[in-house]
Amino acid sequence: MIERKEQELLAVEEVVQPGKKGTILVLGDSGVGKSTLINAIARKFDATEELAKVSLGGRGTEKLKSYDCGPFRIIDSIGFEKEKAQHLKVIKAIEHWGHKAIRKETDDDLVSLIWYCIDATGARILPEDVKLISKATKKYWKKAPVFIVLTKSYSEQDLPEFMDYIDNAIALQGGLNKRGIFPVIAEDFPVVINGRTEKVESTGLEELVAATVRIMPDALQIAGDGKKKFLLLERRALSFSVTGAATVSSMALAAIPVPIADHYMLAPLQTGLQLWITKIYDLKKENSEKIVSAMAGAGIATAAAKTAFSTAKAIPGVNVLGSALNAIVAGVFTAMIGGATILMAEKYGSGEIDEEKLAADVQEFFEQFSAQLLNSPEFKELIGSLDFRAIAGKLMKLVTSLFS
Ligand SMILES: Nc1nc2c(ncn2[C@@H]2O[C@H](COP(=O)(O)OP(=O)(O)OP(=O)(O)O)[C@@H](O)[C@H]2O)c(=O)[nH]1
Ligand SMILES: [Mg+2]
Repeated sequence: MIERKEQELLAVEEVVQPGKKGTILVLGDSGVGKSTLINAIARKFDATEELAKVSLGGRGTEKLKSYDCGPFRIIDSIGFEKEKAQHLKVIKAIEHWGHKAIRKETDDDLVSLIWYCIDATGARILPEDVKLISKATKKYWKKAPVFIVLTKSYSEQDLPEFMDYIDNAIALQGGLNKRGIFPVIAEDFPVVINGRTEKVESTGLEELVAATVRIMPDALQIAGDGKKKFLLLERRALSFSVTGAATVSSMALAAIPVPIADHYMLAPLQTGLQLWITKIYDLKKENSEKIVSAMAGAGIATAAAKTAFSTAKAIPGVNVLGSALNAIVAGVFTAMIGGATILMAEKYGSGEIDEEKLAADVQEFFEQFSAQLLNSPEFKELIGSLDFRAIAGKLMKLVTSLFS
């Protein structure tokens, strides 16, 4: 026993890089023994801090809280009750944790592994139970590995059958990245046998800890990649919507039949759009200035205006005049600038930027955009409609399609 514990701790040392603790989220129905399990693990690693509150028949854990347990941080969660009305509240609390964790500079609260606790004495889970767990985790931790922990597993003879049953139920429901199933007894269990109270000893914690240590490097990688992807998509979505708003506004401005208006008002609007996008991507000031000046300085703006003009004019069978053409050109131009800025901001963000090629990359983006525009029959119809909002919407769809 002692030898085994030493082996495990050795493995723990190898895996844990300083400041890179794995974080485990413990989920499951109310009363299955989540808090009891966390306390047992914490004691195993001689935790000195306050332990999780265990329910004594009444209300159990009422908010999410994390505990330092040796190489891990373990988050105790609120159990799902039988009443459906309470489910949404629990899911919201779990999502709120994810929302904050993903925006934190450090990865301390980022969930890398889920322990889904099921009471082995309950002897059944319903598809709805699995659905609830998928629902609670799909926004932030869809790809996280899941260990099924069968708590209160003191009835050895029923265990293999129950494990098969759980395996099937989870496979049938889908949606969980199940990576193992672990029967445990977190604390010695008193059972009455022939009128005498006997103790079934705590078991299974070592196996759970060892498997957790083994999976943690992969789990941390998945969590880190998930965070990057989530933030990127969120930034991208926000930048698309800012570009959409700027596209509509620029069309309205350019439709004003005063030639000076588009010159004096469009440029600041478009530069503002570029700076806003680079802010969304948290770029350094000098890098955002480089993007703005690369597009303005290298004559790209003029080239883009020409492309936009010829694009709108080259659409066969379309005859648009005067201020409407101005508006459409301004819209095409603004959408292109927004899209190219998003592209550059992402390249700077991932360190893929080659500053020498900055102008050429923008040019290539504009060309792709124009080609898509010319091949889009709906756009031709829309131009005839003069519905600026719909035209801007279509332009944004084109920008988005260049990113997928
Ligand atoms: N003896 C023993 N009792 C256990 C074990 N696991 C859970 N219990 C008991 O089951 C009851 C519920 O345990 P909790 O740990 O509070 O359950 P929970 O899942 O945290 O419940 P909520 O916080 O309400 O979601 C408590 O009375 C525990 O003592 C175990 O392994 N051994
Ligand atoms: Mg609890």
